[in-house]
Amino acid sequence: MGMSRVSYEEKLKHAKNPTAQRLLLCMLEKQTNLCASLDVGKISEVLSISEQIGSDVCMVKIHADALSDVSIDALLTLQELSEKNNFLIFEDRKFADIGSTVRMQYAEGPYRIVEWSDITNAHILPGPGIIEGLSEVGMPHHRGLLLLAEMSSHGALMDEQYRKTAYEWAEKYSEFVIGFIGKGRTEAPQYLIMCTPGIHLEALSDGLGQQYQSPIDAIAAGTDVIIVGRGIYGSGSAQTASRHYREIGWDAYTQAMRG
Ligand code: 5BU
Repeated sequence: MGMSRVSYEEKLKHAKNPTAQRLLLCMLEKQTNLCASLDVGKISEVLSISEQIGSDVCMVKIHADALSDVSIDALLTLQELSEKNNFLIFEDRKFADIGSTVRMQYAEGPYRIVEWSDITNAHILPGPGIIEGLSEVGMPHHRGLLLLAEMSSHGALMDEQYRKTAYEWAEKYSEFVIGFIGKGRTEAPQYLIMCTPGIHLEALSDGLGQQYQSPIDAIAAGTDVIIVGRGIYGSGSAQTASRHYREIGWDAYTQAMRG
């Protein structure tokens, strides 16, 4: 509030983490702050939609454990596609265990997330050991982590004190932590990246606790990256919708920088 907004260029200059640098550079080059959340049930669908919308997004977010036909091979194909189309991959894993367990879940298990996902995220509930465990795996691969400061869903337990703790730990571990999942509040460390899910142009909720805000409101409230799922793949044409959200998101950002 009252403080001037930090541009993507400024964030890029201050970013210590290579994935944060790649994301910000990609956003600036492609002029997009749109992340598509492709919760479409099959990795084959994720691949075909990613190909259609690749030029409009800076990031594709998935839940690998919610894709029925998932395989490491297909995830590596998504990685190739992301390199070809210049976007990043975000596995929305929401780690929530002790450091030694998340280290295994991140590196091994059926998904080997660290091998193909540029960005993943974690709850801070278990304490800072979760960040340390993930960073042991992620840092050698030059990956980046987002901390959940807030959730979009109704009744979420993250209060102001919880958010402040997320912000403090992010600064403490800022070699690895690139930013947050939140609603776009501006008291977060200014040089880190704020990503906001629960974005839709028409819907207000989904009947299961999701609470939507418009991309314009989220960006006006300080977010850097808008995350859109059903607003894109639930519409008639993912391509038309992603183009639309991309234009609205980028216009809102340039307007916020002017104002
Ligand atoms: P939607 O279709 O735009 O509602 O999808 C939102 C996506 O973002 C979905 O994958 C959720 O798991 C994810 N999400 C969220 O909606 N809210 C949150 O606070 C977090 C993640 Br963290």
